[in-house]
Amino acid sequence: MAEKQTYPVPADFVRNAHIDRATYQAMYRRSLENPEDFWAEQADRFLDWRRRWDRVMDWDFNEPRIRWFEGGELNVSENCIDRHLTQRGDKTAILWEGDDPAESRRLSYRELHEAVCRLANGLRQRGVRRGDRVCIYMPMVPEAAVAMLACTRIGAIHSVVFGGFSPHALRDRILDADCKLVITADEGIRGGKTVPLKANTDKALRECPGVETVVVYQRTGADIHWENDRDVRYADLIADTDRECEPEAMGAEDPLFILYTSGSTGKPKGVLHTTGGYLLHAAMTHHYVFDYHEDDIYWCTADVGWVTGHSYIVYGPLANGATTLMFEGVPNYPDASRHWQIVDRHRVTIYYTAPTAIRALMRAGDDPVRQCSRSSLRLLGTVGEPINPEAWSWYHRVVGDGRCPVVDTWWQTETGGIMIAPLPGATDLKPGSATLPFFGVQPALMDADGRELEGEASGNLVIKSSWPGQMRTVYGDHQRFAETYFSAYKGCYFSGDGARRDADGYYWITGRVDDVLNISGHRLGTAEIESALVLHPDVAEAAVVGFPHDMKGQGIYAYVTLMAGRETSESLKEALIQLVREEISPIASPDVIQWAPGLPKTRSGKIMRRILRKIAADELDSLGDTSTLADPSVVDDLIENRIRPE
Ligand code: 6R9
Repeated sequence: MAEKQTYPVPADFVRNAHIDRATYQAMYRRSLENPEDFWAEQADRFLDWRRRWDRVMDWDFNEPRIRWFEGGELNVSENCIDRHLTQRGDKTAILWEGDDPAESRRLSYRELHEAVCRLANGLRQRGVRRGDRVCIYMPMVPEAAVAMLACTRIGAIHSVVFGGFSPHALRDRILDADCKLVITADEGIRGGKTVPLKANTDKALRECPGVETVVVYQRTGADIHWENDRDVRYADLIADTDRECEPEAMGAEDPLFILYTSGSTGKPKGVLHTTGGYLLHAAMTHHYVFDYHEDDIYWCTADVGWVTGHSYIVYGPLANGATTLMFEGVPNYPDASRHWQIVDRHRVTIYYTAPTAIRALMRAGDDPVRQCSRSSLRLLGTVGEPINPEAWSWYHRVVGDGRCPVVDTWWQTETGGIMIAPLPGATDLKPGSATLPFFGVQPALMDADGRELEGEASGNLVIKSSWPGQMRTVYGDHQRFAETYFSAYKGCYFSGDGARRDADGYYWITGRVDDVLNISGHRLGTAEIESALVLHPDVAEAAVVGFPHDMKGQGIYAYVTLMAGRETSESLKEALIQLVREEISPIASPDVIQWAPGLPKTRSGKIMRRILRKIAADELDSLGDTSTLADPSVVDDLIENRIRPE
């Protein structure tokens, strides 16, 4: 079985790697035994500080209170740009590849500096001050990274909203963070299709009175609606601004950004990250997990709208003075060879992507891969969802020609950076396992009663002590932060994931144990989708569960109960799908809608999702106990009319 196979660290990789096995073990031990000294050294090594901290760490998961490097001062954009200018001014910071293979751009560190300073000055002119929230709703162009860095330069807190989100989702996020300015583009382009970002913004802003300014980057030159006293062209905003902008000295614990992510209940939460600890974690993990070296060409295929884009397209690589590749398009446009063409064209050495992309590319066969040389590649990575051993092996054997280690990196929006992953010069690999914890990370497995499991075991994955990149709060709702992450297991951070630990101490993440779905690596809450469905006047109730999906990892299965007297129809199904697209995003569209005369509920009225999940997965022999249901007969109807997703 592929799963049983172990891939030792290639000998020639060890020679040049930053960390070998003995060093990993020694550093890991020290990071837990003497965290104050360990983190102080790392903070000195990876970041430039305007003022040294008074205290390395101060945390208590019971309150919860989390602080790192308090009293320290630094500026993120200065760390990501200015300090590289003397040595790397002409080095490419952002290497951009357009959706159209004929389009490409390079921004050197010097050019990035000018772009960021000018925009930062432009934002200041528009009244943005330290602590103000700025929403960034951009396509994958260098200006998206410039916008993030410009915010950090003046101490504004950015909230990047993925360009695939709908106007309603954008509106909710702008309102929740009370953003005063939005940076967007006329349109985005992905896979040859345009995305109407400005039109979406206009719609969202009908209900966002707090937004005073919309900065519009011209990507396609499309004809767009214009509000003279609100909208300003990106090019006009920066036209007369100074090429220098003094960075704000920010406290280590000052907020850096908010990023919304789905949980098991309610609306998406604004995950808040702060300045010093986050940047240190992003920079350090980028250096060690990707074994980053000065001459690497590093490509993370994520979108900046997700945390992976924040930490591993923008902040980690730029803090390390790397060349970070940013790709506007999709893996299969114009054809399934696109990623490998990009690898060859730009001599990419490190390639970091999601299992869903790997599975899609694997389905296209080996030819599109073999058509390209890929000889520059030396390291591969994955993130976002569990990778099945077949996809892992294909990735390793075909994409990496069996030469490149694959780092499977487990982490979350909440963790800020990588938590469990191999260090490629130190860790033998097992396909499907994220392997061992990063420095300072203390994972543990818990049973349902809150007892810690030892040795080989399966349970709920928690982290027992704080790490610098940990989120600090849910924006505007600290109570929710406490309840979501620190109430299930006293004194521990609960990840929401299940995991197994094998005899070698390796972790195998099995997926979410809560009502969070992972659709092609995108996190969605079942509750959000249900709330969208019940907005329809014909819908009385809806229950959404995930089911195993070959390509997407998970698909979305919705059970919908109509109001009395309403008729089911195909057009109603379409209307419901449309509603979800409008409320959230096309990525949240149900794959299956089953009409349910009733939902299986306990006598206290709780929907028994366990049963719905089994029916959706077509696992009827393991339905479990249905005797506690208020009306067991509804299950028979659901089984009889179940839909087998193709
Ligand atoms: C970085 C990111 C977090 C959830 C997480 C887990 C899943 C991420 C994984 C993985 C197995 C991996 N996940 N990486 N599962 N192996 N290497 O994806 O953040 O969007 O917040 O999702 O993704 O379920 O809890 P986010």
